[in-house]
Amino acid sequence: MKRVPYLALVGLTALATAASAQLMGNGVYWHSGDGGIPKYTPKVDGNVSDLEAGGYHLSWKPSDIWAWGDKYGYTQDSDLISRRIRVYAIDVDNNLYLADGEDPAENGTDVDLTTNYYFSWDENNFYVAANNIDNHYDVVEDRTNGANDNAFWQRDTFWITFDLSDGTGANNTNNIVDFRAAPVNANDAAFSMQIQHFQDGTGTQINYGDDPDYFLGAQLFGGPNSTGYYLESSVPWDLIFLFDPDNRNRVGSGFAFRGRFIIPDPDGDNLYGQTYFGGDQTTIGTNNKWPRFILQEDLSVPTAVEESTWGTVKKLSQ
Ligand SMILES: [Ca+2]
Ligand SMILES: [Ca+2]
Ligand SMILES: [Ca+2]
Ligand SMILES: [Ca+2]
Repeated sequence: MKRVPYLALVGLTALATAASAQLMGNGVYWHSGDGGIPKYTPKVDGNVSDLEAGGYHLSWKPSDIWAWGDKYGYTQDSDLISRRIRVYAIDVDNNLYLADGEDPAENGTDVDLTTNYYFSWDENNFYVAANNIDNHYDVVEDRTNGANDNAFWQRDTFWITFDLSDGTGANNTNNIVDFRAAPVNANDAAFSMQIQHFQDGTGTQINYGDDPDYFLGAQLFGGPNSTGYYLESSVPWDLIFLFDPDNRNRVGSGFAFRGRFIIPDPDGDNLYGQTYFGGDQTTIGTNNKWPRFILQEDLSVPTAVEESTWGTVKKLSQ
């Protein structure tokens, strides 16, 4: 990336000195460990403190992208002038959107969106919680032409794409599963949870409120809080493996899968911004390079980025 537009951004958004100091990149510590997800059964009730304490922590924010981009390189020229800014580092992507009514000084900063996700597992479920910093809670889409439960991009959404083949299969068939959750309670809205299974290149998306039984007992609690929003969810492995049942029995300690994340953040407008983790807009379908997660008995020890799988990927791309 050219230095000129970056310096322009500093002037444009008046980044604090503390944030600029992170751009040197030295000693960057990967917050997200080595991909080992601990076996832990939380109480799924909307109080995320148990998963915060007992789960695997995945976190990223715009200042991380600057730091990692400076250290490992940016994958495309950035566009810092348009309302939807673009900054792509190797496996994270920041194109947060400046919405009407949003403070321009906040857009694209850690105040706009800082993600904190927590994962655990047991024999029955994959568990996820979020406690995200966000400057606008978005759960109502554009209804000019009526309600649209499919418009996930117009709401704050957790979106993981599982590759159940651990990077060995295709990116558009039975091993690929999208799971999305909005920061609401499951019964509050049809769009509260969405799942999409792929088969022979075609995805089939189901919204929770259209067919709750399809979700096989999945739970979701969520809403706004003082710093942004939270959610806590259980996702049955039987649901995740619905189109890949022959591999359901692989779930257990040592089971590895790939996962990448898209987090929409429209901030009240109809055009969405988002960040990616595990890919950017040029590599989003490259499932054999998505971050790798491994189910294990205990919580893994956080690992410096250079020693992690993702660190290896970054080195390959330098
Ligand atoms: Ca809980
Ligand atoms: Ca924004
Ligand atoms: Ca935001
Ligand atoms: Ca938002």
